[in-house]
Amino acid sequence: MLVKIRRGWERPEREATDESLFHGRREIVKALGLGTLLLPATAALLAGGRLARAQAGDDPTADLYPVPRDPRFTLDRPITDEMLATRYNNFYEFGSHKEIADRAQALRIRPWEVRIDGLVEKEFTIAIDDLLRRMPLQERLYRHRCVEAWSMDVPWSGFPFKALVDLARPLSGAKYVFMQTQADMETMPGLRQSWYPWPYIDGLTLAEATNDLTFLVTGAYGKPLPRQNGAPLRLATPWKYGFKSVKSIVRFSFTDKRPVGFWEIVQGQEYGFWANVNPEVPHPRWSQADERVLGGGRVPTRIFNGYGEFVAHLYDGMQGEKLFM
Ligand SMILES: Nc1nc2c(c(=O)[nH]1)N[C@H]1C(S)=C(S)[C@@H](COP(=O)(O)O)O[C@H]1N2
Ligand SMILES: [Mo]
Repeated sequence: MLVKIRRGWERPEREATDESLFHGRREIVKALGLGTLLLPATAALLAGGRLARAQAGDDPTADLYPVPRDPRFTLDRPITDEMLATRYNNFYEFGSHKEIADRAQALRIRPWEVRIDGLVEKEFTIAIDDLLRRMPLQERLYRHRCVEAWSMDVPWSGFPFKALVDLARPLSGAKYVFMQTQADMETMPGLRQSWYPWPYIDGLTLAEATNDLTFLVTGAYGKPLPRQNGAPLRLATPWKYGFKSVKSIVRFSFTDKRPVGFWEIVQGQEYGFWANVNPEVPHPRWSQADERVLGGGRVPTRIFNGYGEFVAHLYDGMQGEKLFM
């Protein structure tokens, strides 16, 4: 028997979210700006915010931030309020809903090692602090478009994926790289949902990984990355749906076989390998024509999420592939 499990982000986000909760939060953010009286919920949120900031303060790479902004990557809409981008998350290891930020504080981000293996000159493991201090850190303003049809605009800090590929020295036979998330039973309650194919992985072609736009994120809003956003290292491929951007990465594996991502295993008809944003290709169960910007209104979605000039050429001659789902 096929058991149908309802997952939050199988539904358009306006159905999946408790709108009153969401709008309530927007009111709170506004109230904060105006300095008006605090609701009990606000106090809780603030406590959470303090917690997240305190934890980020513990990060041994905190001295690296803020990093210089790369002016090539800007936005034509406002940066999402930090409170929204860091309190409204998808991180199924901590639960299959958006309110995981507090739980995610359990994630142990040190010691943290990153394994580079597969088709490389020499496999190795590197401590995250050694890696971050070797990489050319910069800030980029990127759009983020979730397949659930919500989006945000975030100042990420990090380094080009290409710099990691140069460090890894893949063999000529390597055609893909996949990334794997930490899987720790003790701190990640979502892992007890044993019907999911943990650990979370997803992959890119090497041509995608070395594209200018492909970014490994180590920070946000001028500080080390909060745990709920995928500390200490997560991917950003802003022309693809958000599920490709693997969080809390412990492994990069180079391979000659196309990797099968976490959501592709769960429901391959709906979440494919390419997952490039396209307003004209609906998800089998909802439209992708527009999106709700966190803290803003609905806006039309753009092909490749507006990044076609950087990435469209990657897909020349690939019309036979399901490039957009
Ligand atoms: N390990 C892991 N990575 C993940 C996810 C996840 O559940 N687990 N969710 C993905 C999805 S669907 C999105 S939209 C983004 C959300 O990132 P954010 O919480 O920083 O907005 O993370 C992606 N990376
Ligand atoms: Mo997503």
